[in-house]
Amino acid sequence: MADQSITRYLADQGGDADPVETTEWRDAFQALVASQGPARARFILDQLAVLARHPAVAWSPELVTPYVNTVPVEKQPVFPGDLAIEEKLASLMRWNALAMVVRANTAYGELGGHIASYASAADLFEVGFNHFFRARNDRHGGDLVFFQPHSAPGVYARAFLEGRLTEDDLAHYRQEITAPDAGARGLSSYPHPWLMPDFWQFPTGSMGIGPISSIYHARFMRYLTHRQLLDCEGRKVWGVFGDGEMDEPESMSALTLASREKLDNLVWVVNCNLQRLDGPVRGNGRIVDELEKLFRGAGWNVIKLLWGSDWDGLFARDATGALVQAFAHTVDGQMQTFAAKDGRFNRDNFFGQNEALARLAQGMTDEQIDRLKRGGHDLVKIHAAYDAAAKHRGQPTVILAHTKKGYGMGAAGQGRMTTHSQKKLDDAALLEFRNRFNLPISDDQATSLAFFKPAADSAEMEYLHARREALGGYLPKRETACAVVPVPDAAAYAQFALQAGGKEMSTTMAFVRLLGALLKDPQLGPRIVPIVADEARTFGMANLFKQVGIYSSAGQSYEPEDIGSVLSYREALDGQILEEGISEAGAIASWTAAATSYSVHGHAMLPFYIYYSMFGFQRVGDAIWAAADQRARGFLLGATSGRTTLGGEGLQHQDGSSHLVAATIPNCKAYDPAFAGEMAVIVDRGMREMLVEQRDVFYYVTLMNENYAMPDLPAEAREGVIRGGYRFARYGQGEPRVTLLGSGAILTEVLKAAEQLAADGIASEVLSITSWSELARDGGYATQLLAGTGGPLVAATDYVRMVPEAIRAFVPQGRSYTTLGTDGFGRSDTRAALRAFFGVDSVSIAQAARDAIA
Ligand SMILES: Cc1ncc(C[n+]2csc(CCOP(=O)(O)OP(=O)(O)O)c2C)c(N)n1
Repeated sequence: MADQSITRYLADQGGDADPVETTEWRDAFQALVASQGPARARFILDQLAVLARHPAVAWSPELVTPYVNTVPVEKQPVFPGDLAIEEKLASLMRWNALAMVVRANTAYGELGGHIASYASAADLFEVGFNHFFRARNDRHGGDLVFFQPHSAPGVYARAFLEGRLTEDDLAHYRQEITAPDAGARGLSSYPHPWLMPDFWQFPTGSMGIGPISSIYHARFMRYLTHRQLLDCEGRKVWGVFGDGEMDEPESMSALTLASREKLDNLVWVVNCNLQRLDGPVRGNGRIVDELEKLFRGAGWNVIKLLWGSDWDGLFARDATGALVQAFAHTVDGQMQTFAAKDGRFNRDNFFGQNEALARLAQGMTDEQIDRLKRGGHDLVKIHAAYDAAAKHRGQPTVILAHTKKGYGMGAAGQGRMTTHSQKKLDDAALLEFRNRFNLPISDDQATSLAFFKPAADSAEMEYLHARREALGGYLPKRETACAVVPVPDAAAYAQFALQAGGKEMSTTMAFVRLLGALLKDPQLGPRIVPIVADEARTFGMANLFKQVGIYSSAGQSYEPEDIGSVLSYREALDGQILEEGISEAGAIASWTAAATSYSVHGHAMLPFYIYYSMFGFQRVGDAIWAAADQRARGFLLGATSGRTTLGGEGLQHQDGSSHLVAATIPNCKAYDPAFAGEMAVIVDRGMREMLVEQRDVFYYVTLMNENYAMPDLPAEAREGVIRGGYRFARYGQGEPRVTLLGSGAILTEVLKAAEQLAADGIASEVLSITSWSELARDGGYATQLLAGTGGPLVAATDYVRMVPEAIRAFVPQGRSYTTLGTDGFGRSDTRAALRAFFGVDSVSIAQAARDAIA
């Protein structure tokens, strides 16, 4: 922007009591810039800012800058590619992506899919693919790229040209179930590592999860580097997200973490097409301004990429600052209308607003006005923004890229309110699209939605492959090769739990002790990532602060208050604990980054995230679902679990349902152990499954803070512990007349009930159930276990009755099955009162048994 236009723009910003004086100040400043250069000018401004921030003046800078590109023309690097070829390639990607969606919907109207989002993001992706996104190979660890989910067709379209997907595959977009019958591989709707395990790395289908996940992945790379486990220097995390997606709380919640941690390995590209699904993101305002303020306030480097190269000349000629003023008065709802309308309309309604603007448009035809590009559609401008972002140091960068939703879809879709969901185009629209992007296809090919791939020896294809070769290979690509991490024998670290000998402790205490011991194992120890969300003290883990330290990229620049204590709060650059503060969303994103390190970095890590069980599946269940999709391997520890182990805490804290939700996740194995030995066996098995056998499972283990006597665990019980339950003990004389089942904390009430029944002359057998969900998954074992017992069955848990109900189908014929649970809202009272209230105390269990045999 010319200096003069800035002057005009500022003058327009409100009453000026003494314009002559104002002009003198401005002139002085401009003379300073001209004679001493921008660095000196910035220094002087910093000095003045100190004075201006004095309370008497109380000035603070506007966080919003004019609606123009952040990278000025004169700072733009030379475009290093072949512009014409890259534009051709981008057009081909657009076509194949569009054809894929429309074909699927022509064949099966129900399949869905999106055209307009990728149409807006295609150029943003292409510049990344041609110049920035590095693949992992022997020489480079590779970048991590998070793709906007409903732009998946564009990523498939590129993989098709790259030869990684076939035409048949494209023809089976969103048909992964039926595709194999046709000899093709189906393409999942969105990035799903579970469904396309050698392709997608990061599940982003649920808005907001990609953004927060990308931050924690970037931070985890720093953690790996600082702990000297893996050098991640020089690798970046790129994330392309929607402007509507920025409304998700998850998108925003870790912005300050990213800047506090100085994550200059992180670049977000927010595709500001100004629309979301239903309509404008900020019809009455400007989303770019809002995001600029927000990100700048959060400490990010903000790069606005608003206007394409053909605007450069207009800005240069705009001596009056008319353009900047016009943008300042154009809200997004209006900007969307300009996108939807043709050149004539824009001439009349945008450039027609005043004399100065009209003059700017004078030399242009309507067609030229129509083709004026927004920044996010101009490969040169995009490259300049990415280049500046990639080189920026000390802060994460967000690029706010101005685009048009449905770009190039013409009257059929560009800028239309309904464009997000448009999946069909008539022949005329297809031909218009073909013409718009100069696609080398015939009318017939266009109207029959033929996929197009140039000949292997064409300049485009050679260029495409050469660019990817220069960047290390193709992506997205999910890898799984990683070295086995040896797991020590349980006897080496868990003897205290396996042979507890009746010692009193809680399963939480036992877990923390076990973790402390595992951390000392020379091979496994360094791979462990303990994660807490400000609850380490709650769970008695403060000793680990000193033992392994809390990770801090800044080390510890203060003397902790408790420095003399053995449990002193110790932060360190190579600290091992990730203390995420009060953010379960952050902690689970952190856990996911560690739990997928085996794949993302080829270096297996083993995270243990311990938290209040109520703030897990219920609070961040969707993030856990995404972690499951990302094929996480690690442990989630739901502590203070159940509805009655946590006396006094009441409704919001008492968890009666986490096991219900955990059971719905196919690759999650959920356990509710009662005894330290059971817990140790489960952790041992989980570690072997994940680190040695390298299976894509994660474990959810609930822990209690109730102290009671922990028995020895007989070796022969171990298999049952893993499969979901085993015969624990018989009570009373003679043949058992009733069988009692219990899990977790409530097993202790079951045992007391068995004693009460025995005192009444009723013999019973008690099964310790370690996992209702594993039993339900392996119904055969459940039936076999139950068939070995006699009499009616009575089951009790600290969870809602639906949890033990899971195995009803496997109860042997002719046996009654009564379930007791903690349905309803939690209450604040003592443990004993809570158990009586919910009817899961020993008295209630014994009564249920008597009723069952009556
Ligand atoms: C958590 C969640 N809520 C809702 C959706 C459904 N959805 C998919 S795309 C979309 C609109 C996205 O708008 P924006 O982020 O601006 O991206 P654009 O398509 O405009 O590029 C919505 C609401 C979703 N995928 N995830």
